[in-house]
Amino acid sequence: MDVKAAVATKAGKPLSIETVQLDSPQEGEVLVEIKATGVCHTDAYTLSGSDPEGLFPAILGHEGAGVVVEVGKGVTSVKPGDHVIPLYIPECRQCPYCLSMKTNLCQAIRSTQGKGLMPNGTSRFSLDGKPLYHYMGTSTFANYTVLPEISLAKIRQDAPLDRVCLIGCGITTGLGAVINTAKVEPGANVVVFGLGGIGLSVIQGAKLVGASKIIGVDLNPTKRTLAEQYGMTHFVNPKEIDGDLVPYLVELTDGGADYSFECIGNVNVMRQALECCHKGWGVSTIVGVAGAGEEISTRPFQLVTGRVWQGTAFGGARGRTDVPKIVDWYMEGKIDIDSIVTHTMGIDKINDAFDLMHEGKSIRSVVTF
Ligand code: NAD
Ligand code: DAO
Ligand code: ZN
Repeated sequence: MDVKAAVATKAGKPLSIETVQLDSPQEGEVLVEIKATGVCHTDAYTLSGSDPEGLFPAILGHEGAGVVVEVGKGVTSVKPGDHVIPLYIPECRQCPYCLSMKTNLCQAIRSTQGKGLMPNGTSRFSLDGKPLYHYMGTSTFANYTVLPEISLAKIRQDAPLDRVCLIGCGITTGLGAVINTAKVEPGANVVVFGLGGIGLSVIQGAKLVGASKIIGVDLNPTKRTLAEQYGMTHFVNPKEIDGDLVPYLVELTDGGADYSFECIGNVNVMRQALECCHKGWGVSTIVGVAGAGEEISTRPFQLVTGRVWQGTAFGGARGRTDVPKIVDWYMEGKIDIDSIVTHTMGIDKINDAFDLMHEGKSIRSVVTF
């Protein structure tokens, strides 16, 4: 079938709006009509050429929501008409990683997904007879896409797809980093570095679990208002303080943060996030994705004296199990997504979403089809 898609033809070039061809779903696969997709910093990272796994030409996008149109042979967990959120980390419930219950990093289709292909090693997308790569197993920058069944979370029918699409990445990553990965407890002091869609969702998670001080750090002062709306109690702009950031934060938290979160992807900030943690128990969680080949460093004594450094992918969430619950939280008014959506546009204007992000003017842009 013909599909309208934003194609990443080359690293560093704007996306090109094209009519591309999409083949029918094969065994274990599902055809989904994408109704809305968020544009995340990670899409920009891959488009920039910094992502070592980045392949071109490809159809990017991993923060979508849509409706099942057709299922391939053997598919049992979804049917035409079901509303779904694509998952860039699948949940097969059978591989050793899933069965371990220690991680959400299902490996069932890892090798083909990393190569931009469906599990049988081929692509469903093509342009002028030449294959296009899938992206993160999702490729939501197209009005129709094909995904493996294990990469779909079935959600309730009454949830607005142009809002809950953000649960496919940013919202779940931030909430999950707090709830699943760091397991922040009521009364804790939390420091969040970077107040984009991810950092704001960490703040929202920290408020939800009853954290006491929630300190947001960002170089862009326009991020302050929304962060306060989500529960930030103190804002720190590193450009506006006297002296070094780490001792400033240690003092503000009466000895150090119980929990810190790096939501930028900057290795120098990752070090600051660790070192502002409380001696003996502070835990720092890396959420941001750093550039290819970059390394983190600190003095090992920081760890010897009880600070813990860890990371999280998709907030530790098991997508098929956890995503429908987060959709329920939104529908019950427990979490806010609407305020994070600062811009909406049609697919023809998707490059504006990248410009707004780079200019620091948006939190999340949602593209509707
Ligand atoms: P974003 O660009 O919207 O937000 C980043 C924020 O950091 C901006 O507000 C910016 O002003 C601020 N910032 C930049 N440099 C700073 C500095 N030196 N000090 C303080 N603030 C600074 O990005 P986002 O969509 O919120 O994503 C954040 C990061 O999370 C990205 O690296 C993204 O790739 C990553 N990410 C990780 C996961 C995961 O599962 N681990 C999932 C999604 C996104
Ligand atoms: O299983 O080896 C693996 C990789 C799983 C993908 C993890 C990606 C998490 C960070 C990227 C953020 C994407 C939005
Ligand atoms: Zn698995």
